Amino acid sequence: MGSINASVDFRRDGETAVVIVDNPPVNALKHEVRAGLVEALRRGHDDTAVKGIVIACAGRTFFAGAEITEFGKPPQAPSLHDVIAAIEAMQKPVVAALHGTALGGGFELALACHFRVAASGTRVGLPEVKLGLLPGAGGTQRLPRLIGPEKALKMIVTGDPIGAPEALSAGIVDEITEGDLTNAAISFARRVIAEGRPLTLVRDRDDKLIGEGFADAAEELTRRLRGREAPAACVEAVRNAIVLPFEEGLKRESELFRRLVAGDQSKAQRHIFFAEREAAKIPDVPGAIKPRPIASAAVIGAGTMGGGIAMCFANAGIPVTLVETSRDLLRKGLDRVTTNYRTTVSRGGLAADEMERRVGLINGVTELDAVGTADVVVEAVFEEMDVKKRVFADLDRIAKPAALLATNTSTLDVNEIALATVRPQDVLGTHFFSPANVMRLLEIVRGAQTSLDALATAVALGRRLGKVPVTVGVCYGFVGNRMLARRSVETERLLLEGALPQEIDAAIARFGFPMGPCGMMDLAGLDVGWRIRQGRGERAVIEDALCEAGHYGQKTGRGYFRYEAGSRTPIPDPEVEKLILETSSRLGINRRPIGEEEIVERMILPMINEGARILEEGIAARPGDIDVIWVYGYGWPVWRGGPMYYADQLGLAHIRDRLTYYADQSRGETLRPAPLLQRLAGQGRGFGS
Ligand code: 3H9
Repeated sequence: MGSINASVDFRRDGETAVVIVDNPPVNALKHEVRAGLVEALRRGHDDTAVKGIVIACAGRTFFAGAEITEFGKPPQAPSLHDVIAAIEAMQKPVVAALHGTALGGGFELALACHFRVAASGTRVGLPEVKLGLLPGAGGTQRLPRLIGPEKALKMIVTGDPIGAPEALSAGIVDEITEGDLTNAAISFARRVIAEGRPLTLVRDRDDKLIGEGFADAAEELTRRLRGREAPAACVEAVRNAIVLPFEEGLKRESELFRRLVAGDQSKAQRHIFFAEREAAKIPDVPGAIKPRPIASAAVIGAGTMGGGIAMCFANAGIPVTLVETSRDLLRKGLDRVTTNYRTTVSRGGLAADEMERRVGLINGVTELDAVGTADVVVEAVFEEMDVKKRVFADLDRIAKPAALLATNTSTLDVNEIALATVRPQDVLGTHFFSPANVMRLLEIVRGAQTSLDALATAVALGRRLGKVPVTVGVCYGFVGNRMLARRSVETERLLLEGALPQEIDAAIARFGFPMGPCGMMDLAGLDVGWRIRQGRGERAVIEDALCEAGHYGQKTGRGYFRYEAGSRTPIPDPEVEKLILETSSRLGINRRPIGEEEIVERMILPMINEGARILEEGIAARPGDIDVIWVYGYGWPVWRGGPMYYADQLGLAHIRDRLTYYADQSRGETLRPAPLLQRLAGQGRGFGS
């Protein structure tokens, strides 16, 4: 309990007033915090014995931003702007003491202080764009004045935070301390007072406001972000910092913020923010269940997937044993890992010594017995049931008791694999997405006998690896690929009925996906699905015909599209067009022009329908889990909030009617609205309400 209110404490340390905010878990700037800060600043102002003020936070971080749950509710004074105005009105030095993640409104508050002292591991940033917003508490006006518009624009449009050393060299923080942060900030304030240093506010500086290079930087940063409102607003606001007086720029920033916060895109992105965190909580796993400690890992199989997974462990500082069957395959796998790291280093994404450290954490071996000491073993061998079962039978013998045993699979029955051991309670699936070291989604497949603590361990481990873990049940394709399969079926039908690959992909790209289904298949390799279909006795007429003609996708320079050597740009291919037209004609289908609206509906609505079945079967626990899977694993535009959220915006009754219409056109019974969809639509409800 603080001396001002439950969240804010005010005390004196000699001539310095120390304001400590404690609002766990991340010190969001909720109303009580803002009110307490204004009161603390008033006391600091009125007390003539106070010569300087330090603002610090208790717990794991300095303010991580505005309280997101307050958005969309009636504003409560004092606002964050009021707090900032009170800081800037102080005639005594105000020093922000930063630690943890000083983000969004929290960082903006710090920018209004006269000085900033940071603990060594601090990260600072303006991630508002990731919530479909722009910094709305002066960040777009103060940061360009502090570090120049170009650097500021990069931080604001990407939303990515920077570390304390970079912040120091950019002039964002004035001092980094390894010792006690509050004491360091108090000493800093005393020095400022003793030296009589001038109290220049960031808002009054204009020496860095040079617009040169700004337009190019803006173009470069926003080129791939079409369809999203927030990045464009960020650019506009930072441009205003260059061309408008401070107060006017601030006013425009507030207007833009108000527009975005009330808009559909930010609402969708805030939904994803909370759904992502919710996904880490499994409804029937009590919070009291503690994850098992994980100090070491093993990955079996050094192919593309296994190598990528080993990198995930190394990136998180966890030593990992990587097992292959032969020296030659192991060497190839380790070389691939090193090459991947080198590429990151050459692009400036990783320091060379850090790369060495990470590579040093990966120990390549050819004896399976070496996994015996690992706390978690991830099997990433061929996607074949018999091979996997053999590995698990061996693991049962070798792995230490209570080791987490994970199979990396995208299709296989985890229950069957678990039964190859006498400890099915320790077995679960981890469906990493390719490239495993880059993609954030991790589907954790819960087997019928997976224990609650094994599950809690996998989720905690997933988060430690920097992934977005979502727990799913056992079924063919789990959540993501099962829904994707519906889209693939419709792609094939659209092609047969009259659409061309470039039309389908253009429609889906305009919807907001980074690439369309045909381009995606070309990237993944058409032969992969072809082999799976052959094994399952299934057919996809056009895709099979393409494979038979040697069109495997980018790897052969031809798939649904043509690719010039060394290029990933899809070029419409007249031969493919001919093949499609001939196939339609052979099947007696009268081709017709298909409009963009129909293409989008027939791609998206069947996926939503499958999502409804997945929910009803309990394969996903919540509609938000499905949304998170699609945003993080399949490029669903985050500003549309995921398929189930999007469905609620469209209205389930509308979706039911459109699906019924397409099913009636005899395009397949799988298009009939799922029972859950029917029921909710009938009740006038959505998936999330
Ligand atoms: C802003 O500042 C607007 C201003 O420009 C203008 C204003 C006028 N509010 O992520 P975690 C909750 S916009 C409310 O698991 P971590 C979160 O839901 C804001 N709640 O922890 C979770 O709750 P629960 C700009 C928040 O250690 C719990 O805290 N700032 C907020 O992995 C723990 O979160 C941002 O966008 C919030 N601002 O990561 C930063 N933040 O336990 C958003 C978190 O019930 N936050 N929660 O599930 C983050 O990026 C991460 O939470 C952080 C910690 C890196 C801080």
